[in-house]
Amino acid sequence: MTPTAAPALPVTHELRGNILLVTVDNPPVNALGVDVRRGLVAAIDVAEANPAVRAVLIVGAGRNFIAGADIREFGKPPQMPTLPDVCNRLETCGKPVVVAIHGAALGGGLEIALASHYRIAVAGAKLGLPEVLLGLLPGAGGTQRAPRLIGAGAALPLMLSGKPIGEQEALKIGLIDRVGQSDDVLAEGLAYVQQLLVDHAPVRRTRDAQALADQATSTAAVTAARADTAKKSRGLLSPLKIVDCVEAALNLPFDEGMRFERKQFLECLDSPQRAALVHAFHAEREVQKAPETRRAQPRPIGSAGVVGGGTMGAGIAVALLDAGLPVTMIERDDESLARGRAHVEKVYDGLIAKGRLTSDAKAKKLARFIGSTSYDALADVDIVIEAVFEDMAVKQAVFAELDRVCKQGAVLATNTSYLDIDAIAASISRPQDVIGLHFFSPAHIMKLLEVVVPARVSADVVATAFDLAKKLRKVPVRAGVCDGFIGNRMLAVYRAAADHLMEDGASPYQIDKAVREFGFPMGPYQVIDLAGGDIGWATRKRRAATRNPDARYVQIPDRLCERGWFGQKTARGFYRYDEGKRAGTPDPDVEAIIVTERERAGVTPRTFSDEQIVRRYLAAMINEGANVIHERIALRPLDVDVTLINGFGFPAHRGGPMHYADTIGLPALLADIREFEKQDPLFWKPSPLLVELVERGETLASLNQSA
Ligand code: 3H9
Repeated sequence: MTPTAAPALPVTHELRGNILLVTVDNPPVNALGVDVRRGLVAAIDVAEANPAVRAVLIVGAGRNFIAGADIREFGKPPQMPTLPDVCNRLETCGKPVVVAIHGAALGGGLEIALASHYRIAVAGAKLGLPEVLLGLLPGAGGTQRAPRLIGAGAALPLMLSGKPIGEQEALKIGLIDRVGQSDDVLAEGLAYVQQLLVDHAPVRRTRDAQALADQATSTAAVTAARADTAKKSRGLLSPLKIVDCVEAALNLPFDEGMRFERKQFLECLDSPQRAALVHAFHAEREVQKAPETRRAQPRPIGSAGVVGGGTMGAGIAVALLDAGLPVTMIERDDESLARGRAHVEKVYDGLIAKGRLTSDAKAKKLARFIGSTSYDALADVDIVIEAVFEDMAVKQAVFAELDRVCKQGAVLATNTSYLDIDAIAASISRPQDVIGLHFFSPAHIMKLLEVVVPARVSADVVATAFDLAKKLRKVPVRAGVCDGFIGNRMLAVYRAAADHLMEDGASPYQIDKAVREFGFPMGPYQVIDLAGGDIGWATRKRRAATRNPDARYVQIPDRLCERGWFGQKTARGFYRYDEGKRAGTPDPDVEAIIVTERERAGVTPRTFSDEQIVRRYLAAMINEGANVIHERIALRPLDVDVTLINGFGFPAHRGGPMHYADTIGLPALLADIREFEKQDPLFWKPSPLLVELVERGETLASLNQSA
């Protein structure tokens, strides 16, 4: 028999003098899976049973302390002990329990820390309660212990924003007791415990902490948080429950508060929102692992060029500068270059005005920015991103220049939104270096980056794009070449569905409201008004000649544009905008135009409920998403979900359109589409992928494993 190595224990303990050193070692992030929970309880049992142990020190192996509960266990049958049990066991230990934190102490990881008696962190620590981002609440006593330790006013934002704080901030608000002098977490932790022992520091339980004692202040914090959360939480379940739990901490004895928290936590755990948000979390990590990244090494990127200094080019330049790269911007003349530079500066000046950047930091960033009117300035850069006017001839002229000046091996990227990148690549001598990097406006803010992979590009260029995305802190999604790639191709279809609804009888205001109530931050007509109706108008005019004459075409948006109503920038669009206001009001003139257009098109208006509007809007989105997957433009349904969530405002708590489609059920969805097809067979042609999946009785999720 061949001997097999025993699996490594995720929690080990050893005596260091009179301290029991407990190490959580559960790669990649020390999540609190069942074996870790069991290991922690066993370690405390050992500490209590062994008279040689005077205190316990808990540390994490690798890059983090503990990143939280094991997300993969959610939705599966519970295994004992639960995390609240583990935390209670730590807290009731008769000997001092100390944690030494480095890297992430998130969610259940921070709850372990809160249940321990003393806390030290070293530089670079990230302490937070991000459960809300997964549709949950801190469910291992976090909602009861954090307010008792640091007060409701400090605990609520930590839990409601989900944003982690650093060690200095944590020290300031009393979340930890000490910051280590060095970044050697083990040495710092051991030294701290030794000091505590010398000082005869007693066991100190957070359940007895008194930060909620000032009833008036705590109640005011809860009331304010409830009002704010009700306004902002847009259909999310867990934020208001977090406020309820903190109120319980204020009003109930600890053990009762814990029972209340458990009940709320389990309700969140069972909710479709939690399933959707956890899907979105995993999907965002899966998209990073494109096939090319597994078989090729990225080329090194130490400098970048941007061609074009318009809004997009400047935004891309800012994203590159923020990632620490030197950037060379090319424009056709000095005036355009000055405008490009001004666009870049404007972004930084905006941040300075908001107190988010210092003038000094701006100067440092701009020191890495060079402008030139000569392509020759790009001779040495490792990557060029072209962001000029959307016209094939113009783009090909730019690429001819890049082909002429750029060094061998430079990555040549286009930011086109819909042009054929294969044709751009074919026009130069090095198609293997050409790739699409489709940023979304504003490019320095929007998370999504479509990495558009043309037929002849080499794998290491694709790997380079994914590597660059990581540096830029973007979420890259691999897309194939087609008109609009993943996101804009789908957008064109679901916007058309909205236009059909509008012409058939729904007002743009009702459509926007219904879409917002589903969870999008804005409705489609608000988005058009924000971006400028003239942009879509120009595209429609350009494509008029090639449009299928049999396809339904709603002319209402054109009627508005013909009047110069382009949206916010002209104070009129689908809405009217009072001076200086970004929120519009419905416009009776627009409604009158819609009435006239319905008559012209021979449409007898019908009424639609909000639910009917959302059903059609999403059916159009999902059907086109399925086409995009069927044609391999997107690798899997999850790639579509990540695209729509990160670039198009799809509510993450619905998991993206393809995840959502599974929750409503593909047979019901297909039945809807077939019903709509009776009115407009060209537009509502069911995607072959949906038909296939329904025939096989399968879900879209079943395709997520197969890229
Ligand atoms: C909770 O704690 C509930 C409790 O209050 C109550 C319970 C009763 N579990 O992000 P990365 C995986 S809720 C399992 O690329 P980074 C991740 O999927 C939890 N797996 O690394 C990926 O796997 P793969 C509250 C997890 O260095 C790998 O680790 N905690 C978990 O950029 C690397 O991840 C959170 O919400 C997990 N908890 O960032 C924290 N976390 O290699 C969520 C990560 O197969 N995590 N993985 O693709 C994070 O924010 C980041 O992962 C972290 C590291 C900052 C830790």
